[in-house]
Amino acid sequence: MMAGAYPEWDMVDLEANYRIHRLWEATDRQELISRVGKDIRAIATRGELGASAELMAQLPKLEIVSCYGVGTDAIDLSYARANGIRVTNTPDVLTEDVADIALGLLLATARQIPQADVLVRSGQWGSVAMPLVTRVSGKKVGIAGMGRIGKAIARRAAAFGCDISYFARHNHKDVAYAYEPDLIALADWADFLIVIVPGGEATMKIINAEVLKALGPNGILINVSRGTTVDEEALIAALQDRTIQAAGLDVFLNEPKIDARFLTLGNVVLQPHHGSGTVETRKAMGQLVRDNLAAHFAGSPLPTPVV
Ligand code: 8YV
Repeated sequence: MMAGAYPEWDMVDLEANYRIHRLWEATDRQELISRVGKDIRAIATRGELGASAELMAQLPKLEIVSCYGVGTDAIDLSYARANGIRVTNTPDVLTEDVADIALGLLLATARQIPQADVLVRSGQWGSVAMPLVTRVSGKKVGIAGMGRIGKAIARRAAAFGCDISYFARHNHKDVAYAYEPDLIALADWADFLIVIVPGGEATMKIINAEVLKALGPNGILINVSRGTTVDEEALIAALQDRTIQAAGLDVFLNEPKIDARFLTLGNVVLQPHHGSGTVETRKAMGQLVRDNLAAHFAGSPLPTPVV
């Protein structure tokens, strides 16, 4: 069973090897689950769609959930663990692209690249002055999350001559950047705060009103993690009253039906959850999903197991 759409190059291979049921296309999802659920042995899902316990409980022969994404926060891992269901994800192959979009969003937001593009296209260049914008190079970058992607973001920020400090559950001895266990202190110190912690209960709304206040009126927030890590009410208020300068966001609550107030704000740059959305990375992610499924059904070790 597939929870969401995959590119054509994956579908060709998947359809050649499996009997596919498309959950996202079903007009009556429950009808499809009731009709075919008893035969389903695998779910191919996507990071943002995951697999709930409620879905898995209706698939008595389910053996594996293969996730097209590194974040498995939307998959009920405890249910999977308790019921002997394997779970795989796609780490590493998307690290560099997500780090690229973090820096891209930072540059776009600080340098107001989308706004400048609109100005040029509207024919107003020469009559309307482009406002002076915020420098990125050499600034203080706070990174919340120092996993694989956090480290790749830090390497890029370092190449821009930025000072780097990070918040994480623990001190990462393998990096030379300063560890700051207090997120508010990090936001207070930073010019730019980039969020790349895993989603889930432990990081729910860690970017709250206090953190945004500490980031301050010149501060910029970049979120390439999950919508759940940010208190969106607090963020929208902070953007409206300029508690912070601006935000660059790739992820939101209720994607793709995001809070409409974001669309009215001139100081946000919005991305449609597309951090890993390059041809190169998506091909590698699809391959890994298929490799995990193939290994599972061949009885071989899974390339990238989570559970
Ligand atoms: C999405 C992601 O999975 O890797 C993750 O955790 O959020 C993304 O790569 C991607 O949009 C495919 O659904």
